[in-house]
Amino acid sequence: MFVRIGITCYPSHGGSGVVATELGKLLAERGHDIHFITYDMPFRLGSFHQNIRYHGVEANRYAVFKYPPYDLALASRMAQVAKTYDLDLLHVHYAVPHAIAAVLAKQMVGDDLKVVTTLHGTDITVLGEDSSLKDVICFGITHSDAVTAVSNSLVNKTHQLFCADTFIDRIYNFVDTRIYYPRDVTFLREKYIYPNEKLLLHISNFRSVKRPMDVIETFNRVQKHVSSRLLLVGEGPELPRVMERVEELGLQSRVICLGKQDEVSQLVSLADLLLLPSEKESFGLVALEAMACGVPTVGSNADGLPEVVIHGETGFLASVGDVDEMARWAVQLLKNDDLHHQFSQAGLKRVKNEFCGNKIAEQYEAVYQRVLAGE
Ligand code: GMT
Repeated sequence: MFVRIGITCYPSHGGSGVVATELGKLLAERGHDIHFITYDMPFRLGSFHQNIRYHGVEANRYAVFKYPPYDLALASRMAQVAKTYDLDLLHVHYAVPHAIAAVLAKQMVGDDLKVVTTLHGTDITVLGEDSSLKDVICFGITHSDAVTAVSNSLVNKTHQLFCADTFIDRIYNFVDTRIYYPRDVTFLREKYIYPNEKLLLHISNFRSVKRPMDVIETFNRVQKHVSSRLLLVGEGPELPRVMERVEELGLQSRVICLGKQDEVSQLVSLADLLLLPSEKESFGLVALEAMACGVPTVGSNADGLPEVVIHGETGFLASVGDVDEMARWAVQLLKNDDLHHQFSQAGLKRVKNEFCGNKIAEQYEAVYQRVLAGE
């Protein structure tokens, strides 16, 4: 099967954009024709591939508009690209505004153009609670030809909050094991820690749903029992408060803050443990990336995270906010090399069996085939 696919996502840093871009690259490798339709070049797109094209979207900034009409510009661009390149379908990642724009583009082009919407989490769990968006999100979902969600938890939440009757395929996220694998990064590790120390890692957008303060509170407890340092990667609104707390606790020499990084695969391999204490996490892509590098996660049992990290096998999970429990689990793992090795190996096996790219691409292809057959 060969499909001409328009992909729309948020091209900046963020899990949904990463998944959409990596999927596009993988589908191109599998012979499909891929057209990214976004306001900026997706940051993970990388080098040239003959099956991938990029079409920018520019919102009109005419003075009469208080807000540039980006959603309409996107719909119009989607329709234009679909007509020019005879696209079979638009695969949009994140409901707002992408699903709605795609449905509008379909109305402009005709019913032969299919719309596949992938829900990633905050488009349902956060924006779905906003009364100004709830109905339009529901419209985007119910008017898509197929809807997928990245975990069972997100499928259930979407059914509860929006449309109990809409069929949703659960397709997990995946990781490219050619990029994320256990690397020998001894030379880098020596730059951050002494040989007898352990390294904990947190990567996020430092928004409140990630509970980055819990990262610091957990680490503070851990470092009293295990000689260790904490590496923080990413930027976001909570970061200044987080760094204030680091100072209050006198942990400045133990916490290394790297800010936003484009390429994190090496950094992930550096760590002994990932901390992910999120309040909401429909999947937790970073936990999967860590698992692929042989790094166990200690975090919360929020939403879909227990579908990725198996408690007691590939990591340890506690209730949201229970930093004492998270610290206890972290200390246990960091003090027991055999247990750490066992978790690391179990994680690598799990990645191979459940989250390998080609297996996930096949699941998306099955969805494409179904909608194109009009089922
Ligand atoms: O983690 C974020 O806040 C970013 C957000 C996004 O839309 O980019 O991530 C969501 O999608 C990721 C990819 O599917 C998931 O791994 C994250 O769990 C999900 N975030 C939340 O549910 C909070």
